[in-house]
Amino acid sequence: MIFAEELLLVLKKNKINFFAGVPDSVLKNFTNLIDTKKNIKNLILTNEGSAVGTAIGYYLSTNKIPAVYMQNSGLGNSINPLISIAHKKVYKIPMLLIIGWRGAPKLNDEPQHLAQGAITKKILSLCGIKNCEIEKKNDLKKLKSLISYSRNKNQIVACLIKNNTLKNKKNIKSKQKFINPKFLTRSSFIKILLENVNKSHKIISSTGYLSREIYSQIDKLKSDIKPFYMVGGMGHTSSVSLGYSLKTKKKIICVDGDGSFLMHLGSAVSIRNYSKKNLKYILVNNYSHESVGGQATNIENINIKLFAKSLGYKKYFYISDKKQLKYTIKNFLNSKDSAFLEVSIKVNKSENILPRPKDLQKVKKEFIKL
Ligand SMILES: Cc1ncc(C[n+]2csc(CCOP(=O)(O)OP(=O)(O)O)c2C)c(N)n1
Repeated sequence: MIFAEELLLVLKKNKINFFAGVPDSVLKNFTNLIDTKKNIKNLILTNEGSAVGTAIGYYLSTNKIPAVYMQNSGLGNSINPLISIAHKKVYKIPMLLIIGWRGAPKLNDEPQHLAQGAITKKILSLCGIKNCEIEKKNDLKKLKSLISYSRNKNQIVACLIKNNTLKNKKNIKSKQKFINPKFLTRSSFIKILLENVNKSHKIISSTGYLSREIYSQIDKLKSDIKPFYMVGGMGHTSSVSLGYSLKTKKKIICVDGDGSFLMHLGSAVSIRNYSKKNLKYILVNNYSHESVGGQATNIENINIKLFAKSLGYKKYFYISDKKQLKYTIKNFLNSKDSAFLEVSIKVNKSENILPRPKDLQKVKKEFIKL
């Protein structure tokens, strides 16, 4: 165990004051801490590649080492700017990667993290990125020498942190602004949605609490709806929905979170461009990465209605309270045109003890079969 405050102290002593990244539950005690510090810059970005890009730009303007934080599942998103720009054979940009190591060998974890966890260190080695694991206070010395190496040789370095390693000395309150309306919960929306779908619909849902909520309710109801849960591949729910929708007469309902929607926002353009009327898109917006610690997604900077309209959706629907719920869902599902539904939900801690789909082969088989 290490206190996030001790980790931060080492980084500050080594002149690292700039952080950019995508939130992760393993690192939340650290990233929520830096978010409260006035003399530290923390940019919560939409994907890990953009975080590396921003860090490169920061270095070019300041000559200081930036830190990029991410879950190891986001390593793939970051590889392109790491290897094609920052790498020692290209521009030699020094940088520290702080990586939450899900699926680390010998630790119990969800199926979607196991393959990635087993190869994380190998990927770093293949990329020529020197790295260390930090598990206890003493390991911070290794981190210190890695940062010196990064500075002296202009190299990318990384530290890996396993689940449950980082603690806080005192409780940190997330700086999440809670701008979302306080009326509708995720579970009440999902309940009414599930009551209004039938075997002519196919649900594809995103990483985070949405898939877990749908899974939980379907399990309790013993419903014969068999969704495809995107337990990983964050940001690709809409692309999977597009691919599935092209060769079927069924109505595809893509249920996406705001963090997931923003991660590969360009897909929104492709989907509108290539989808037929059978693809219905739902953005369930809680303005946060709720399932990994409640960090802001910054989605309030977009006018979603204008965005959906400008993409070419013929119909935009909005729900933020229980009264309009059934009526709007029915209208949305029955809409003959392309349709975008935005559902504004509140963050609700008490709702969040949710099961996770475990048997993914069964999920796939049942989804395909029906
Ligand atoms: C590529 C990648 N980066 C980061 C993560 C870690 N992660 C899992 S869920 C999640 C938040 C998703 O946010 P949102 O779609 O708004 O859903 P919510 O957490 O609010 O349910 C993050 C960042 C991941 N799984 N994959």
